[in-house]
Amino acid sequence: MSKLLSRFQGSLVGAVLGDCIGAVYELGGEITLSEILNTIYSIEASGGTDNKGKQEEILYSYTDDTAMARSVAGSLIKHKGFQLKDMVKRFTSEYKSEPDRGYGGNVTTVFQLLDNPELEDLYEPARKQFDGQGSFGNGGSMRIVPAALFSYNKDHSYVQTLTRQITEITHSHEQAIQGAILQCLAVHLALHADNTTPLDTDLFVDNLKTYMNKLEEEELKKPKVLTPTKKRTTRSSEKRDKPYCYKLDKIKEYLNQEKEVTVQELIDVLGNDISALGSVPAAVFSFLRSSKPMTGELKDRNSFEKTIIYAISLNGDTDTIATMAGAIAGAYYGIEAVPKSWQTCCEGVTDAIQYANQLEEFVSKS
Ligand code: 8NA
Ligand code: MG
Ligand code: MG
Ligand code: MG
Repeated sequence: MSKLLSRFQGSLVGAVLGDCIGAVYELGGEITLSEILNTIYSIEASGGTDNKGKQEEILYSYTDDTAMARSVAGSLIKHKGFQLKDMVKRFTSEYKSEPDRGYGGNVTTVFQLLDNPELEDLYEPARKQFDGQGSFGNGGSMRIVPAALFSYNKDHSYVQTLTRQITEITHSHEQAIQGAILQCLAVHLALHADNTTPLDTDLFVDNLKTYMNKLEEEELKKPKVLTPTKKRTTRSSEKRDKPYCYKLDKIKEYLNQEKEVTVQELIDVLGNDISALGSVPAAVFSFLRSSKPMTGELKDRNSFEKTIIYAISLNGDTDTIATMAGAIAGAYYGIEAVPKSWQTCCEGVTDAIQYANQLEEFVSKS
């Protein structure tokens, strides 16, 4: 297998595993590392096969995160690029055929409005959400990984434009769009980073900050709209002018300080909730922190495994933080780092590998 294919497969499979395993704990209150490890041990003990060596039943199902990422992948592959009508159709058909995949509380209204052949402006339903503010949820970020693979040969401005086009179908709030861009850029950067030497985490954060700084500066220059965009939060880190840049600075600080940052501080500063601003930075941090040695129960795990387990241990929106962290980690470490037993226990892995193969074929030819 080529190195690129391994990283494409790692990224899409990593995303599926983070969603499936993370969904066991989503918004379920406080969970301990030992509890998560018990789930992992049971996955590894089954090895994904029964005692006759036959593949066992899927133990963990994917949720909205993967359901929507599959639509993104399928549409980009089919049309060799972004095709608004087709992507909308895939989102709405997917939702109609399986509405119980755990979608966010309000995005379903968008799907219902989009499912109207008379509708002319397909971005209108998203813009109308929350009295015209748009959703700041992480639903755009959680599904964006195929766009990063598709953009492999392109630069960051292409990544940003494509991400915006895909995200605005459901999420028009600038923080949701910027979160999806941050996630997509992180996967793109991870795919391109040299993985034969230890990851330069400072450089990784600096690169992301360069792009996010430009976005946040541009946003500050825009005239303030009549209905100010508000974000329901008590986190002081999010009341700043450039909250994504602030969080990236904090990520760098946590990675370099001698004392291990506590989960509580991460939740207080980076967040672990269903907003984009309150979850994408946590996913990026989970990947970066797991590239460095750890003590305790995760000490002997590889960095991909650490990323998923660590991301879930932040509590809150566990499936979404783990799917985003898993996508970045898989893009960096490749499919060889992803335990086989984890793959066989989770729904949607075979399809993820197929999408990765098709996307790799596309970028290798273009
Ligand atoms: P969304 O657009 O419905 O946003 C999710 C939620 O965020 C909404 O229901 C609101 O509560 C809140 N919200 C978003 N924007 C605003 C705003 N401008 N003003 C006030 N409140 C706002 O859906 P999404 O696709 O962004 O959601 C993604 C998340 O939902 C993922 O975690 C996914 O796994 C799923 N999920 C959510 C819950 C939950 O309890 N919300 C539970 C399971 C799954
Ligand atoms: Mg979900
Ligand atoms: Mg908006
Ligand atoms: Mg979630």
